[in-house]
Amino acid sequence: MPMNLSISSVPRVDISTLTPEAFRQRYQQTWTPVVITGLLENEPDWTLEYLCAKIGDREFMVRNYERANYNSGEAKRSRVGSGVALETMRFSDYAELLRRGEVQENDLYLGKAPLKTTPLTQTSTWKTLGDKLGFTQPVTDFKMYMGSGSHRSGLHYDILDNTLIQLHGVKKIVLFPPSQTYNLYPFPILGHLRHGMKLRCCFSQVSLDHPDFDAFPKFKQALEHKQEVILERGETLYLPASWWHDVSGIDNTMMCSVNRFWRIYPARRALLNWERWRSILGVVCAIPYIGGNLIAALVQPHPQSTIRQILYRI
Ligand SMILES: O=C(O)CCC(=O)C(=O)O
Repeated sequence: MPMNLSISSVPRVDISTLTPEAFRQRYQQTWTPVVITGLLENEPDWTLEYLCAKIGDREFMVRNYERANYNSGEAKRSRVGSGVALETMRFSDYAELLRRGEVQENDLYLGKAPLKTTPLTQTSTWKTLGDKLGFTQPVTDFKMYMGSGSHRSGLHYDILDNTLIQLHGVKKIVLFPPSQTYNLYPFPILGHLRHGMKLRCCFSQVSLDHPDFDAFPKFKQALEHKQEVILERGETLYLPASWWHDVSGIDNTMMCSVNRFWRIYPARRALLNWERWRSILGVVCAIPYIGGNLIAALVQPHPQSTIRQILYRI
């Protein structure tokens, strides 16, 4: 059967044409992704120099995805999400690795870097961002995701509403609606018993670059629902909970964005959402593994770094 590969793109809307009420009705209640422009007019370009001046001396967790793993063409367990090897690094040292090309070479990604106590998100732009869209209940603070454009996040979904804000370079986001969950072959919930939060059931086993249609035949059906967006600097993607997404760059240059998760509105959207429940079940299954690892860490002479890594993955 011929495959329909036409790809729809996510609509764009300028904040000047949108009230919080209109945003709720048109996008939040209907579970529809949208790119919002004009939200960050006064925000400077987050170049490497700008970031070094603001947070050069701060330490963050860096994920090592090991570029060599990419050659296998499979969504390997060892390189899914934050389950990869982690290292704590000063931002200025990470910037140096980026300048030297080592970030690209090894695919070192600065993911989920907390910006709460940094000067980067202390301005009124950031404080009022949620109000402009009618988001009143943040669940997380602003977290930064940056690295080389050759990085790819891996196809996954989150269980809260998300705003992903592009601040330097561009990101390409491939999306699939929640209706496609079982055509995307998520890792099993019970995998959390064995891997804790290192291997999450919200990740797909399919490699978007080299899909194995023999192993994952229903992925062809998912492709009929694929959407794509190139997120430019200053734009914000509203990504409703449970929408599958894969985030990558389009070249080798640096890309940087910030996300924030919000409580799902209205509450019935959260209650009637199977993807959310399967992730929650996954976390419950991970509890014995996490507990065992925490106890093992506490009997080590210097447990702080291991404990920090365990908490980072939760
Ligand atoms: O920007 C990225 O690399 C990943 C962001 C993401 O997956 C998210 O905001 O949910």
